Amino acid sequence: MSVKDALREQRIETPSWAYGNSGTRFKVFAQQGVPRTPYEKIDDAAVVHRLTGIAPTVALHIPWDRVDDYGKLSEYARDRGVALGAINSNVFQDDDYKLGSVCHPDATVRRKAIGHLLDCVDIMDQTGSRDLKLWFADGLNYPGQDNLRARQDRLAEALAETYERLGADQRMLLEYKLFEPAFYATDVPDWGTAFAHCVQLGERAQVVIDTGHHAPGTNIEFIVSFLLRADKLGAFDFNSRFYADDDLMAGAADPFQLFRIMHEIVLADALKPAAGIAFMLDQCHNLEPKIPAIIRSVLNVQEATAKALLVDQKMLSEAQQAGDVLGANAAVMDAYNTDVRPLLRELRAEMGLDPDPMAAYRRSGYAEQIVRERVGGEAAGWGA
Ligand code: PSV
Ligand code: MN
Repeated sequence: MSVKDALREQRIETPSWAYGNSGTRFKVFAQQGVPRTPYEKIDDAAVVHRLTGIAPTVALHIPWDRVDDYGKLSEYARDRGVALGAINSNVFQDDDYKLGSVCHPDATVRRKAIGHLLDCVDIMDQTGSRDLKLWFADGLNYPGQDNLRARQDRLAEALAETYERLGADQRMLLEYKLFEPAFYATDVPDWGTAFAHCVQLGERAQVVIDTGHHAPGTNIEFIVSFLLRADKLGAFDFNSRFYADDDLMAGAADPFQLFRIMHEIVLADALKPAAGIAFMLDQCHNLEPKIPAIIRSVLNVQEATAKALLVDQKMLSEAQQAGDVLGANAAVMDAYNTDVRPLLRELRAEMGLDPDPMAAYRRSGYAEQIVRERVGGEAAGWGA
């Protein structure tokens, strides 16, 4: 398949919450024109797809995107040329969850949390979503605060009950995170823990790699290749970071890392939608305007992918076989150092898109339109 054909097939999912207000624990700087409802978030996601051509789905976060009628929301999305994607559960914002959700020492709280996960599967049935994405803020701040092993048992029980409820075409995606909000121990801190639980659960449980959820210096592409080999890579949450879980635009902090990740994906022929990997963004735009930041992020992932597709696989494997260290490294670096922007402009023109989606957005007047129209009501936020 040609590089352009592979790029034409690429799919990137945008997160509903990135369209709403967000901030740090110090301050949320509200922006004008921010969506007030899940419907308006979908309007914005549709703009991103219309301009990039490769972002046809939007992930929801429950309860941030709770509506009375999910069928109606799906239809609304469809009418705007997009579809609803993964359902993200949220068992981290109720007072009850202070000491955890599915790992909480109190069975009543665990029951409530599992109830929410099952509700999320009900929602998936209505939206037609394939993926239930689970991230738990569960963990401990101090040694001795709770029993680490008992918490793993509780986690396994909750996951098993939720897994049982999934339909035949639905998947459970388990996300790990090194720390935050817990500072001493997190109950799903790393890919190994997520992987072990997924293996125990079965085929339809897979791991989510959020690129911001590792210790600095972690070789994320190794994790990618390991999970791909084991058929346990379900999805990505792309974003970039300089320090911790910064949730900055994908490709902004370390475009080389993004390229190395996409190189592993291309090597495993896992880019095509049929491979079943969900390429999602999970980021927050605290300072920059949100819609163009999301467009930029989609384009950054596309650029990294184009470079990965340009790696001369034959030259690479021959150099590897011959023990030619510098030759093998050059095969990878030559692709990374290629300016793929002309190729992508050409591709977009062929796809009937504006070759420069950022400029097209600026010219569209949409930014001014939403500021004018979205007055009154309450701007959507991430609820923090
Ligand atoms: C947690 O930090 C996370 O990465 C999870 O994916 C959440 O669902 C998302 O951020 C939004 O808070
Ligand atoms: Mn995430």
